Amino acid sequence: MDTKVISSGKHYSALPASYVRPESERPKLSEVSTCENVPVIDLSCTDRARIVKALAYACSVFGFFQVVNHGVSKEAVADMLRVATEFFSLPVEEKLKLYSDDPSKTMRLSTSFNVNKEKVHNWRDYLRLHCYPLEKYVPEWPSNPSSFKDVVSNYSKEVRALGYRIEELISESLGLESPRMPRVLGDQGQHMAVNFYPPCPEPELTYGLPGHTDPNALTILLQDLQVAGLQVLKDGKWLAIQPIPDAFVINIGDQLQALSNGKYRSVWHRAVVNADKPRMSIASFLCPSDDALISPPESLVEEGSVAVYRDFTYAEYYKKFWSRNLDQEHCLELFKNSRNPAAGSDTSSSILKTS
Ligand SMILES: O=C(O)CCC(=O)C(=O)O
Repeated sequence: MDTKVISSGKHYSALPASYVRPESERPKLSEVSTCENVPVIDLSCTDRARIVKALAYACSVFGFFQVVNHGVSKEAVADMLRVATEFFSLPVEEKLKLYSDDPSKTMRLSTSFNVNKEKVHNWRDYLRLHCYPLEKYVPEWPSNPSSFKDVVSNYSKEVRALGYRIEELISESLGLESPRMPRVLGDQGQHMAVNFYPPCPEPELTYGLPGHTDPNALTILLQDLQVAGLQVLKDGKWLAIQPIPDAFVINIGDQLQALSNGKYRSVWHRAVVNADKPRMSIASFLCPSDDALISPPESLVEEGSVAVYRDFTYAEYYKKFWSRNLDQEHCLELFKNSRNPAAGSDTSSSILKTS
């Protein structure tokens, strides 16, 4: 890479070689169709049992869904998108003051995914922030644009409340009492990735982010309404998720897959890029506390059997996740309980290489 970030204002007429995927790993964009039946859950519905039923279906069959009437204010969302756009429009020298490729840093501007570990880079820059507790992390956030800290603090609080509410509903959908999931997950951390994908000269040859699952519990994704790019793997096929107004995409993460004993699916997803327009997405991740013990409740483990995954702490899992490349096999595969006869392997990673 000749510059550290790709949002440098430099025009690329061809994709630099370090971003070019081998033929078998390319996105094959012309073969991707739009997902026509994305579950959309209206959280203002007064029939709670109906929401819970819709969630159970969405989490077990899709591993993701969209929520509308979710309680995060339109102003908070609009302000967040505005400061994110302003941040990535800053002069590159200003942005580079925040650059780091050390994944252990709690605030950094970076590029691709894990530049020091990966073989092929991804057409993405991102600002990564820790957002909880706010009083600990806000002081290290960017102060340019000047409204950044206020706007992102407010957005983070509203999104956190939404995430906890969804986790309670997810508990109920698994037949557990509603505080069960948030209680097991402890005092959850909250991280944010503000993703910026500049126009890409050869989008067929690379990714914004290759297929991956999220290592955390729950992801709340704000998609750019103007430019699509999110795709999910469903029944072995990549499907494009069209943004809908005033909605968030919610992804089940690896920890909820483990805690539900594999009943709910941490969905494989990826971001593709396009030649014409920049794209922005803002992912908020709810992460179990480091010492949270990830172990499914007995009621979800078949009598006479053992859990699909062995018990582990989130700290152990997170360390393993960042020690690898993004587009390898599902990290949960490494935590399988060999004594569970149902512990077949996840074949999706082979689809990632060949589809
Ligand atoms: O940009 C997107 O739509 C997906 C972002 C994503 O998957 C991530 O930040 O982990």
